[in-house]
Amino acid sequence: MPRKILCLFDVDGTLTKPRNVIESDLYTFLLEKVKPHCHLGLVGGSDFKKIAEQMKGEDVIHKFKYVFSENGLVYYRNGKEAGKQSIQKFIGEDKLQNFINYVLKYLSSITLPIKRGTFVEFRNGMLNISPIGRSCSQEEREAFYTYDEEHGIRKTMIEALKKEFPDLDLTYSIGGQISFDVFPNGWDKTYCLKHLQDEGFDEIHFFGDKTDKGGNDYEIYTDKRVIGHKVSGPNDTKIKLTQLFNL
Ligand code: M1P
Repeated sequence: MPRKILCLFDVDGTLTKPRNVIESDLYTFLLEKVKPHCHLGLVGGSDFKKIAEQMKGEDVIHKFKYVFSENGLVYYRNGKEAGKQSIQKFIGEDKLQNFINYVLKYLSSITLPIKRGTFVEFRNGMLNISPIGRSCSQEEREAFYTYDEEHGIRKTMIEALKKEFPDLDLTYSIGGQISFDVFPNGWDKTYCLKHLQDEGFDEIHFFGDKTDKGGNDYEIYTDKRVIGHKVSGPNDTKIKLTQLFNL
C-alpha cells in the first residue's frame, strides 16, 4: 500500500512573497507535479479572504484538500467549510473589549513615521493588530517593516500587552510585516492538526519559513506529529519538494 502523505504549506514567505500572489510557475508545479504524489493543504495565519487573494481566488478550496485559515480556526475540507472557532465566545465580550480598548489607547500614545487605518482587525479566531494600520500601501508596508526591525515597535507593544494582561493566556505571534496576531494559547498553527488526527495520514510534511522560536511556524514545525521543512522562500519550497519526491 502506498503511504498516505499530506504536504501542508504556510502561505506568506513559503508559497508567496509576503502578502503577494503565488507565481504561476509554482502553482502549476504544485498542482501538476506534486499533487499526484500526496494530498495538499495550506495553513496560514491570515483570514480566508487574504489567503484566497494570494492563491488566485476562492477556488483554492477545490485545489487543496485542506485550507486552514487563521491557523485552522476556520477551515475547509474537500471544498467545503468544515469548522470555525470564535475568539469572542472563548474570551467573552467584556475581557475582549478591555483588551481592544488598551490596544487603541497604546497605539494613540506612540508616534510612528506614518499611521494609516484599520489598527485592529477582528477575525473569527484571532485579533490582528497593526501599529501602522492595515490600510497602508505596499510601499508604506515595506517602510514600516524596515522601521520595525530597527525600533522593535511590535515587540515592545507585545511586551506591554503581556504585562497588562497576564491572566488572559494569550499568544502573540509576529507572522508578517506590519502586524501581529493575538489568540488564546494553543490556537497557533498546531491547531489545524486537531482536524487531521483522524484522516489516516502516514506522514504529514509541513513547509514554513518562520520556523525559529517566536515565528508563527515554530510550534507546528517542531511538533512531533509532522515532519518539518524550513524554507527560505517560494523557490526553496520548490527545491525541497523536488528532492522529497524525486521530481
Ligand atoms: O501569514 C502571515 C501573516 O500575514 C499577515 O501579516 P502582515 O499583514 O503583518 O504582513 C497577516 O494576515 C497575519 O495575520 C498573518 O499571520
